[in-house]
Amino acid sequence: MRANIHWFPGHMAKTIRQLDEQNKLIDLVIEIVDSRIPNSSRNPLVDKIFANKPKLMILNKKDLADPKITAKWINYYQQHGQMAITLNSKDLQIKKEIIAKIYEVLAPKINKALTRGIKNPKLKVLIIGIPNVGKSTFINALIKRQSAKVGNKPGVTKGQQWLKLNEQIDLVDTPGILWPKFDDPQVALNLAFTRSIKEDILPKEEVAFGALKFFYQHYFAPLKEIYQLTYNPDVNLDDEVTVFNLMLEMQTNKFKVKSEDNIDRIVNDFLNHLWNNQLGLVSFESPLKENNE
Ligand SMILES: Nc1nc2c(ncn2[C@@H]2O[C@H](COP(=O)(O)OP(=O)(O)O)[C@@H](O)[C@H]2O)c(=O)[nH]1
Ligand SMILES: [Mg+2]
Repeated sequence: MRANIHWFPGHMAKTIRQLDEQNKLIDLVIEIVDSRIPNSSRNPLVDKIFANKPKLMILNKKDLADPKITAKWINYYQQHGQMAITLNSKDLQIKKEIIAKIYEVLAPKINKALTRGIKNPKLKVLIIGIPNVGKSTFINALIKRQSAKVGNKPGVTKGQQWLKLNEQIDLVDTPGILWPKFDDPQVALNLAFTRSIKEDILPKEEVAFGALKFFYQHYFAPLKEIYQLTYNPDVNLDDEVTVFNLMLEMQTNKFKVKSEDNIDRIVNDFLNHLWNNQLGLVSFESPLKENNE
């Protein structure tokens, strides 16, 4: 995506300072990412700042991702010695599983404390992740009262407080805002596909073109079902005119009105389907290669 995105990290430096301060206080980092784009939805700074801490990865929004690819990701993390689980944070029954996982990851610390005669050491857990991955939803599912504000737009979390998970475990939300990394255009597109970038600053047509190319190659079924496209193995998706014409064809099929050059209507319709998760269970990133399959 051409980088005309201007919600850029003025206060990133401040966030890094705040995270550095947290580092002294915490025992465990829970990093939440979007199951559909586990790499694009993280900031590599997390590993740098918390290199010395145990970490639990949560692949959230598993209910929206392609289960086959999610399984590959879990396998990938296992092979790299990283504890990782998949989750739907909207499921209110996750508390038991998460507490068990926290004890599992922190077993070495708990045992060490025991040898020193400390029975139930306090465990401080930092929840971290870029905007919109579901941090507040996750925390709300764990802590009964509606403590963390949930938004369907990026960047809702403000302020900070420790929350009691049980007598032993305290949680805290990311201080500041941890922006994703936009340098790679594919990362920016992936964030746009999953609605992790504010809508009003997106080049919509570009995002729709990118999504159409991706679906054509990886998930053709919804294009056939919703827009009556016919698969052509010889199509050249690197040619902008071809993609534009596919858009026009989708528009004609869906709305039964022919237009020579205006594709606004289909761009909006297609993006709405994408953002409302009406194109099926989709993963935009696979573990084996850097970008998409
Ligand atoms: N389908 C689905 N949606 C989720 C899940 N977790 C969070 N969401 C939605 O994602 C959006 C952002 O969530 P929020 O908790 O505000 O993210 P935060 O910015 O990281 O705190 C909201 O619309 C949530 O309802 C999940 O596991 N599955
Ligand atoms: Mg939040």
